[in-house]
Amino acid sequence: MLHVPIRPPIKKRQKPNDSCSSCQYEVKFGEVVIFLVERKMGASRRSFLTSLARKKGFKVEDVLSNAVTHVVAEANSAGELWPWLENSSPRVLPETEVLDISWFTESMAAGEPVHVEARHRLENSPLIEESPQPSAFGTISHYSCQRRTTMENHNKVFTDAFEILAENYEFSESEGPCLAFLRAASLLKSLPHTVRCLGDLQGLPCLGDQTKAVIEEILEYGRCCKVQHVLCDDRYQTMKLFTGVFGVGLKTAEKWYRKGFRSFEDVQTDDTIRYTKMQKAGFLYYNDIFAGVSKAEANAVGQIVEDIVRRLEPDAIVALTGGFRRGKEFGHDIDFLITTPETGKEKGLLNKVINELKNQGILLYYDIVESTFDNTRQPSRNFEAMDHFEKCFLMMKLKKSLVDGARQRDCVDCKDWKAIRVDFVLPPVDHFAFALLGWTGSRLFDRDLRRYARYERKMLLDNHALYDKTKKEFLPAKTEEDIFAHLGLDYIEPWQRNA
Ligand code: DCT
Ligand code: MG
Repeated sequence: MLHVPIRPPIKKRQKPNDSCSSCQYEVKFGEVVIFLVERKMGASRRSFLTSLARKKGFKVEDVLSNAVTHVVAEANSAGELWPWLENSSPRVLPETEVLDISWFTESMAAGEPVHVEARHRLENSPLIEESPQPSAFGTISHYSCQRRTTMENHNKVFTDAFEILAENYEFSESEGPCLAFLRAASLLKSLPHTVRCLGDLQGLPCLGDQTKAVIEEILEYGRCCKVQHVLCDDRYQTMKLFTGVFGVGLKTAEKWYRKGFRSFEDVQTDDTIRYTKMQKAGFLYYNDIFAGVSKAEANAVGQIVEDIVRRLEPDAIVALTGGFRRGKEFGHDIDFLITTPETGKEKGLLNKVINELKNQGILLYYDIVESTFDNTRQPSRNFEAMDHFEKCFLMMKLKKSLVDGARQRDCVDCKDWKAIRVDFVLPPVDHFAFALLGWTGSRLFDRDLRRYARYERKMLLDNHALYDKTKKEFLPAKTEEDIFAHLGLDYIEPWQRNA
């Protein structure tokens, strides 16, 4: 599992009074730092409002940073603004006011920052605006953790298009639109039948003008021009090719693209390129890894892993997570959680498992990431943060003869084994339920669970723990059901989490 988080750089919190852009004017209200969202407001109006406010002694930042205390938007729906904000600067959100222009106008009229009231806040709007409305499909929540999304997708024609557009935005690091298309895809995946006309979209959350336009075009012409265009785009094709190599993230792919490389051959014939150990393995086993992993292969690997772990630690718990736990037939890797009923006994187990894989001659590549887990730390506010458990990203050899139903003609080449990507994660048992929930995914489901916890329950959830900000305490959980119960959510089975 290798993902490069897509998020713009977060500026460090600045010291009060060192604003670079507003220094021409005297700052009268240093405790209030405003950021005006250009989206929908437009550049010229934003610039006009900025200078108006600065003249009146308000501090207005040109760039969103942790120093900003008041984010002000005009004509933005909360549903559109929040995905963008969450990605722009996730760490500042809980204490940052996200306000409608009305607060700004009233403050300008008063000549000082007016007290923020609930009516000014855009934070509340997703609930008002997107509070479940009746649709042709019933009443559907805008949080995917309140929907049941199985592998049965009745709207593949639309969701495939959305996912290509989202991927293209990801390649250009445009998080807002990327997430908007992923959210729309996720919503359509949860519908019990196919969208047949635009009227079917009425009352559905998570669909904006852009996503609706794509649906309309597909309904009318059976395809979407924008998607065709992306698929033929040189940059998209190259980024897709390069990021498909294990160990090659967005930054490296972009760098190679800018150097003019368009194929693996181009990369490999340039002798100035230095590869990481991971990338070397990525190129070496590219065909096998690119081919992905079938459920039968995941089961065969699961058997090997379980045998090894149990021999080393008879009481150990080995759980298959990731896409296969959600019922996927095919994945890019196999994710396992390993723990022991007694806290502390999991320490050292990973090294022993790795040694055993080596001894059996089936370890092709591995990268152990030591635990940085601190029991006292609050859950992270960052949606994409990697957890702190000890883990290992590896590639192992799977003998084709061990796979049920494998036929020789299915083989990519003539060797009798296939390289398979595997992740091991070793949480202490007290955190197992949180790790299981997080590593089962899907990514969007996890993301919405965390958003739901934060905005609806004032709780912080991550792969380690659940923290209640009101009670100022951690809420323990032995099972995933416990976590859903703490959040006041109906339990969603793993196979219903394919958001
Ligand atoms: N995850 C996590 N923390 C990370 C990375 C991933 O909690 N740093 C979660 C999100 C989903 C889950 O773990 C598994 O991740 P992937 O293997 O990337 O996704 P998948 O759903 O298993 O899909 P794939 O078939 O591509 O492996
Ligand atoms: Mg996986």
